Amino acid sequence: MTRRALISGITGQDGTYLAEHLVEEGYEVWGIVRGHDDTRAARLRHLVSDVRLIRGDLLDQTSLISAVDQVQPDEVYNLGAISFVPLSWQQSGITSEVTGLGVMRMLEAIRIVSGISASRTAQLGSQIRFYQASSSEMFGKVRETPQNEQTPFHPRSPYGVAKSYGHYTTQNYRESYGMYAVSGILFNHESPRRGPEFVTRKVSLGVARIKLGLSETLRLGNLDARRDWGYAGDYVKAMRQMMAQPVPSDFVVGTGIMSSVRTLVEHAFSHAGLDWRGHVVIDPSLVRPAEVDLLCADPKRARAQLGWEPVVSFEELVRMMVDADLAQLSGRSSPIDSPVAEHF
Ligand code: NAP
Ligand code: G4F
Repeated sequence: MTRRALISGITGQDGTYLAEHLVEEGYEVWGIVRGHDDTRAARLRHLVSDVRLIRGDLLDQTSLISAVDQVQPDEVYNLGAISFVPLSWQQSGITSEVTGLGVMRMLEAIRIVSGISASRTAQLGSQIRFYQASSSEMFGKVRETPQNEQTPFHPRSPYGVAKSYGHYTTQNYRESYGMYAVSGILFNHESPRRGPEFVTRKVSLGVARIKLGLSETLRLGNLDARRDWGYAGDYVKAMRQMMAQPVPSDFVVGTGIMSSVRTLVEHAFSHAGLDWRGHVVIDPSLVRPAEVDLLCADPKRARAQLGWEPVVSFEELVRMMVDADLAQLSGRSSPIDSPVAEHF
């Protein structure tokens, strides 16, 4: 029988790739959209035509109950969040509400629609499966390197704190109610569909603008930060694989290789035949109040148990993103989104 998936955050980077992947795998795919901005829904439809949309908001419990009740999904993927770390210091209240409490609201919607309570726990096999988009930001000021499923959390931003709440809440619903609820602890993953405020896309857009003579400089913050960067198209496959396991549990997903922002900049500029030193300006206002200095995954468990492997390397990813932005800005491909990230 056709499996039905419901995705929150379907208009975001991962939502579009996951929707594409699940459609390819034969799922009927539904997405929750907020309804404040129909251009985001239109962009999604342009990328993946075969999805059905339903209105809802992670701030609104009733809308989530209605969505789950109407769709009757086999699987729910909770990707919706305020996901830009610097914004979480400026808007910590709304970040906690959406990125943290939103997880609880989605789990409550599933619990209520499924008729599960403390005295009537879920029967395995007849239940809605739940995926939570947890983040390596929870490791924050890392206690060990590389980070695995057992590494303690030390979040460094309101976003990391909210994700840690969502992570523990998911675990708690699994343990309290017997629900099939899992968290993927995903390390940074990028693509040409990445929001223009995140550093990889900011760099690929900046390089493309400079190459095409549309700009002279690119303003950046901390070039010493190191991240484990992979390709979003690879990572959404791990989400589905996690949901197909007989026993629900959490997985770290990353490449196991980290690079600095400086290396990212060097690769991106040199791919376009440019020397970054003449163009990059360090802007102290872009340095964070509390930085996550390094993140590096230990993806052994995902490899062994899910058979998951990243396909696209960091270098290929940087080239793919620069090429996509060059094509977009020179009018050789249709725009993915508005290239305005200079001030983030
Ligand atoms: P993204 O591009 O920022 O997308 C975020 C999505 O959340 C958008 O679809 C947005 O919808 C939706 N959203 C925001 N507020 C909402 C609300 N109140 N109710 C319902 N939906 C709301 O993020 P992403 O990169 O695809 O990441 C997907 C998820 O994985 C996020 O939870 C993120 O925190 C997490 N994560 C990402 C990474 C990464 O490297 N990309 C790594 C680890 C974890 P609108 O279009 O309406 O704004
Ligand atoms: O691209 P970033 O903004 O991503 P960050 O903060 O690592 O968070 C992303 O990955 C998380 C997973 O670990 C997700 F959970 C989260 O939702 C998001 O998708 O910044 C990466 C690094 C940081 O250390 C930052 O300080 O790049 C550094 N950086 C240096 N200059 C910059 C800039 N980041 C941004 N956004 N803009 C700059 O100008």
